[in-house]
Amino acid sequence: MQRRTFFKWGAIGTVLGITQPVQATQFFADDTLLDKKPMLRYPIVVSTWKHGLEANKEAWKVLSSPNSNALDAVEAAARQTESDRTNRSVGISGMPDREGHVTLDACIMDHNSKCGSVGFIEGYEHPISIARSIMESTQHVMLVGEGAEDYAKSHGFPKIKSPIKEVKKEYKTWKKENKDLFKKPKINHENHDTIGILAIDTKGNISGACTTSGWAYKLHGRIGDSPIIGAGLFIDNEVGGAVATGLGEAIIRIAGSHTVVELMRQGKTPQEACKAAVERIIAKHDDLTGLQCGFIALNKYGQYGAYSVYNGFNFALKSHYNEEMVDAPFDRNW
Ligand code: SD4
Repeated sequence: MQRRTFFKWGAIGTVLGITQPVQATQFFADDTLLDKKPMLRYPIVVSTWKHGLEANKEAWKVLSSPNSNALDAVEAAARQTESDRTNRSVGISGMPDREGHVTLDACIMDHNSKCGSVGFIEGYEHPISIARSIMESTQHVMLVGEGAEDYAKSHGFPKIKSPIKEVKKEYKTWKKENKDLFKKPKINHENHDTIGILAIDTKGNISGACTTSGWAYKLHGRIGDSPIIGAGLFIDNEVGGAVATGLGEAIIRIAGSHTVVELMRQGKTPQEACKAAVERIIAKHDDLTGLQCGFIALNKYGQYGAYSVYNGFNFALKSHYNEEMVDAPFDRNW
């Protein structure tokens, strides 16, 4: 999008007040993913995968109030998915590692570039709230493992039994059937579905959150991209934000979400920026077998976009005018 267009919208937004509907076509003409209907630029929330639909509903309870706060919205959304026991890739009902432990990663970042993160934590329902607490109550950004669990316990987060029955049962079967995979666990599009959320509130501030049980059957102790600020999530209130899903190791290698945000800063639309980051991942890997990665991005003005290595990635969108799943464009078919 042209700089000029940003300014034009900014001026109209000021006159109308940001809670008034604005004709979108003139602003979105250069972004193929954007709806041509009149719509509000913000508040808006986008979340990875189908579970994003329910998560967005929670975010919207916060975002639709006149003085909404995007940080509260993304945390509420992440907590919804973390508590959904039918979800097999986020929270304590998520996928276990090779030893049968469900270890969780999460991070959160706000419009002041404050951020908090937790990795390799077990037996806590809401890693995202622990990450927020680390951000707000300590001088640190990231706590992991035993130290993170001690922190959570001492800050009143209740310890819960993990893994749950269903996970234990599934793990037993997996172990029996996949003896050979103990050397090299397989990653594919069925066994990893992180939720990443980006929201802009009524004041025009952006925040993001990301939470996951990570790569299914990973090595015990492995931390993916999801709790790493700049990889799984990055926010810069001057530009926008991005979140990642997919094979964390590949996303970390290019500092994925930070890359997307910096590409938007240089003038790319959210979709162009996601595409360029995906292309960078593709260029850096000789073997793309099973290497699915996807990004969603939201710029400061409420334009969104996404891109993935393989087909099948989608995201949930909610604004005053839309509540829907959007298929991400992709580089290749499975
Ligand atoms: C990880 N990026 O642990 C996460 C997994 C994921 O969709 O996003 N799955 O590597």
